[in-house]
Amino acid sequence: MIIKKYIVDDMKEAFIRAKYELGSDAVLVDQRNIKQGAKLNPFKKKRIEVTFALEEDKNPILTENTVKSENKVIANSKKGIKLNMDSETAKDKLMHFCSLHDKNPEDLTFDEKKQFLEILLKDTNFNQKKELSKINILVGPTGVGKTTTIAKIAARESILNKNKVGLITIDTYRIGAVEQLRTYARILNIPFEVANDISEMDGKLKKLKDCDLILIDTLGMSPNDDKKLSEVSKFIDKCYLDYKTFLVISMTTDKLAIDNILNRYSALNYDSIIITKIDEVLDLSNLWYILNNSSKPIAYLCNGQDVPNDIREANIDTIFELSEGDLVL
Ligand SMILES: Nc1nc2c(ncn2[C@@H]2O[C@H](COP(=O)(O)OP(=O)(O)O)[C@@H](O)[C@H]2O)c(=O)[nH]1
Ligand SMILES: [Mg+2]
Repeated sequence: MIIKKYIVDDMKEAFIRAKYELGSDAVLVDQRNIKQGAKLNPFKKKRIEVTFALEEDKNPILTENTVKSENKVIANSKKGIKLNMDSETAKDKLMHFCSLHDKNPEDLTFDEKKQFLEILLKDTNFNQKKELSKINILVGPTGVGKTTTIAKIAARESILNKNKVGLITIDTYRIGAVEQLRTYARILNIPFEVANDISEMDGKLKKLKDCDLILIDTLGMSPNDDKKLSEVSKFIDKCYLDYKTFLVISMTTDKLAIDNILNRYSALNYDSIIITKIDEVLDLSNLWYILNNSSKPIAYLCNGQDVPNDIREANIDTIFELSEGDLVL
């Protein structure tokens, strides 16, 4: 699937550009208003960010082979990602490790770096078990990548793991949100339901009862919005059977905001964390920060907009893969 974004003045321009570049099969996935440089110039005209998707091969749209082969081509641009350990304990451990190997940190080999990372993460919640449940609910602030990540997980589970996957969205607030997920469901050829309010939730879950896996997309909200937080909580309470809640956090979030998110979303009693937008940062400091400030495991690491390829299970190999082994200590 090709995903392409355009920043335009109006939808007409978006459709013309998408049709020209992607052809008439391109489908609208998402549209949102953005204010570029609004801080510097409050009178600056609002623009729209519009996302189109194009199925590359219609039948089957995504195959096991396309997913596997594309998985090999990863984040070439991520060379030299910095480990960036802010904590003194981590630095002490590094010095100890280096003295055992009689080397400076920059002289450690690929395997030694990996060994050190294993030591560093050994006693953290990073290594806890983190499997999907029958029902999986993604929550988190606006724009962190909840819907995109649901599409990535749905594709992995249905294409690679041959699971019967169903999607539900309760995000009926934002214009285009329902269509965004519906498009992915259509491309993956999996069932999709919209729960407009809490009373519809039971019925929607029953409709998907034969699925091995149900993924639920929720409305994005500010962590300070008590009303929406409690609304999402009521939807979650409607999930019978075994369910898991995943808090999605973008790596681009600053530390103060991460504190607030971890703190406020604890009201939803989330089970695991998904980190997105790793491709947009230069070091892993926010990953350590999240690990050090939350008792929950990290389930997935997402490193780009490409559905379904830019998602990895969170483990040490993934960190090495994302940095192409060129982890700067
Ligand atoms: N660079 C990058 N962009 C991402 C990633 N995940 C999602 N996005 C983009 O972030 C934007 C918001 O994503 P969306 O899934 O709609 O976020 P939601 O509001 O939380 O559902 C879209 O432009 C996505 O393509 C990622 O891992 N890396
Ligand atoms: Mg969304």
